[in-house]
Amino acid sequence: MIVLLMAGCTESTPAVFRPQGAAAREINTLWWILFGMGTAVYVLVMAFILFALFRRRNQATQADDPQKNVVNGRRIIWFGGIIIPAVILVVTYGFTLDVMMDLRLPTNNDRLVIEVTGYQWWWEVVYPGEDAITANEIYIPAGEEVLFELTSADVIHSFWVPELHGKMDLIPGRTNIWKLEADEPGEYWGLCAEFCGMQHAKMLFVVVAVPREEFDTWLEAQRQPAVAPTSAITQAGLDIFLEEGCAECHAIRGTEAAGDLGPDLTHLANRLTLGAGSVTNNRGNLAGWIADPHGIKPGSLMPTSGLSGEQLQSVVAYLESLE
Ligand code: HEC
Ligand SMILES: [Cu+2]
Repeated sequence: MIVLLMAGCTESTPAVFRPQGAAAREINTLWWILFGMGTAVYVLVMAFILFALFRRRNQATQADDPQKNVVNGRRIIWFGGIIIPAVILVVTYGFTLDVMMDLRLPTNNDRLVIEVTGYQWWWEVVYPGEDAITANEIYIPAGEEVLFELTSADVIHSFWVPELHGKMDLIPGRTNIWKLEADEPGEYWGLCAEFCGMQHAKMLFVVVAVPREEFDTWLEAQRQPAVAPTSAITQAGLDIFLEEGCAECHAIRGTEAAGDLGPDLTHLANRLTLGAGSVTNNRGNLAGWIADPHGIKPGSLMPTSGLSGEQLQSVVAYLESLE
């Protein structure tokens, strides 16, 4: 959130009215059609009301022919109350159905599949069969339709990348399929769109669309285990990580750390943010997060660590080396 606020109203703020993918474009167009029709009906009804108000004042004699008034009244009810609304509803239904058909999930399964699991309050991202696991950051090849298998580890969350598509729920014990496609390479912010507890608002993620070749390189790098410590301080950092309980919750592939309650940290140094979009990933924020996650994200399910200043420095040095 803070990252988003800093970004202000620049390109990185997600915007429903700035579609960057086929699905979002369809939804956007449908939205404008419905908005236009709604506005037209509203203006028309208001015009009739005004007309009725003034007519009544000027033409006090119109009750002269009660028979004619009854016929006129019936006609207004038939047209204004039944026929015209029915036509409008059928037309909007037609547009909606058309968009729904276009948004159908593809049936052939030769597409890239990414598993996303919602946690309070972050996203686990797994590339199946690839040993590649990350968090709060989803790389996809630009210009390709990518399928998602969405589920939740705790409560119901909702997966939403406003510039690419509508929302889809993540439900415990169930897998929902979704698709995303980005026209162009870029960063597209996503968020949880279903209230899921205290830090619901700090449950962001970013979809990073890159050209296919770059994506393959990225995936290959993610598949690698963590780099081994190369200096005394990073070695000390790894030892502390394993001894001080961090490894109970976090995995770093290639080390003994294999916890699964928190994000996989194997390639933490490459991530854009910490705490699911709470703060930018840099040295100061990393140290701040480990010393006191609740200072940055109150209620976060990571406990405050009791590391000494020196221990903290080693752990930060080690995690920063995890490219
Ligand atoms: C009880 C489990 C638990 C323990 C113990 C724990 N963490 Fe965490 N950690 C989490 C959870 C859960 C998150 C995700 C918090 C969020 O974003 O809401 C997290 C997030 C993080 C992140 C940010 C990752 C990201 O991509 O946003 C870092 C870095 C981190 N922990 C390091 C550590 C270190 C170092 C220790 C040991 C001093 C530690 N953690 C101990 C559960 C734990
Ligand atoms: Cu959520």
